[in-house]
Amino acid sequence: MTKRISLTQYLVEQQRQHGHIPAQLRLLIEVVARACKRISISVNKGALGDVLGTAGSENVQGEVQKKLDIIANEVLIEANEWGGALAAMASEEMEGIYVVPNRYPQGEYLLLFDPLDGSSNIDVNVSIGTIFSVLKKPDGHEGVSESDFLQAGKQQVAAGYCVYGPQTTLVLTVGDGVAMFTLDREQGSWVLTQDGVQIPEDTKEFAINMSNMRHWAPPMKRYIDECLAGKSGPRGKDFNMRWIASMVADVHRILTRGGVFMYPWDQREPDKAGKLRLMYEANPMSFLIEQAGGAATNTQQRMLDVTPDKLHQRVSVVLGSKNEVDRVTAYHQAGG
Ligand code: AHM
Ligand code: MG
Repeated sequence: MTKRISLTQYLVEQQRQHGHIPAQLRLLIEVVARACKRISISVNKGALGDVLGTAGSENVQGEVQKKLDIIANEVLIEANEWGGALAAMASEEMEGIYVVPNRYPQGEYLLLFDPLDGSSNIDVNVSIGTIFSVLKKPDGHEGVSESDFLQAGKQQVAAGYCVYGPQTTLVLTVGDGVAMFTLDREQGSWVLTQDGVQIPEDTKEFAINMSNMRHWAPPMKRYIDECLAGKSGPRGKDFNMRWIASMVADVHRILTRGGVFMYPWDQREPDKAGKLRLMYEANPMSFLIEQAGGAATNTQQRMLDVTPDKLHQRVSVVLGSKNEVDRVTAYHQAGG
């Protein structure tokens, strides 16, 4: 029988081999993974658990919250606040940071998450997911504030997502490659099902919301026009398109078989850099993509080098197979 490696064993072995997962960080990752199991149970229940539909409230971004957005947020807070590894948390669903209450010990890490990404897919039974990012609280001062979170993505010590699809899969990096764990529902455990994930450098598949095409900047339009022109166009090959409207599901496909994912700036709201959020969507995904040999930019510079100036900052996103990301970025840098 093939030996099964659990998430705990993987983390312990990573620490033994490379020494970059201190006990607090391991505890934190395991607690996030446990919270994802609970979220997965609620997602799976669907209408039977009375978890579908809207909650009648809006989040800080002015988006209508779904019942499951709120449930997932509460599960993550509750699971993570008492363990002693964290100083504070931040979430897409909360305006300010959530400081670990005084009754619990304060740890040295900061956790950011999008509790349930792809909310528009919840009620239609299409894959959704949880995205998370872990930073270290900067040294040298007592307490914790929002400015402690405003670190570039390259400072992340761990990042990952859990996709609630036909299988529930946890995808993780601690800065030494990307590993995937599948939830064994009977055993209730995460089992390592792929390690050393690599994205092919070239691809014939792109993911973008094409309905926004008329609003894009010329370089974005040029790139997609060239893909659509296919074999007889400048690229000399036919392209395929996929758009799930759940970043977790689209990124999961790209980690599995390559591709390029884009959510660019558009002219309807010129002051808004894009739709997706830097700190708990773009950064963790970019860390994973780079760790799998891909690339990620904000169309102008490496995503992980962008210094945030606010918690809920939005950003343009291009990520996936390296040669396509480089091409899209070069078109933007050249301005056309
Ligand atoms: P959310 O965090 O409110 O769910 O929004 C993020 C989602 C991404 O998962 C996805 O890539 C994108 O929004 C889909 O946008 P669109 O509705 O334009 O297709
Ligand atoms: Mg989201």
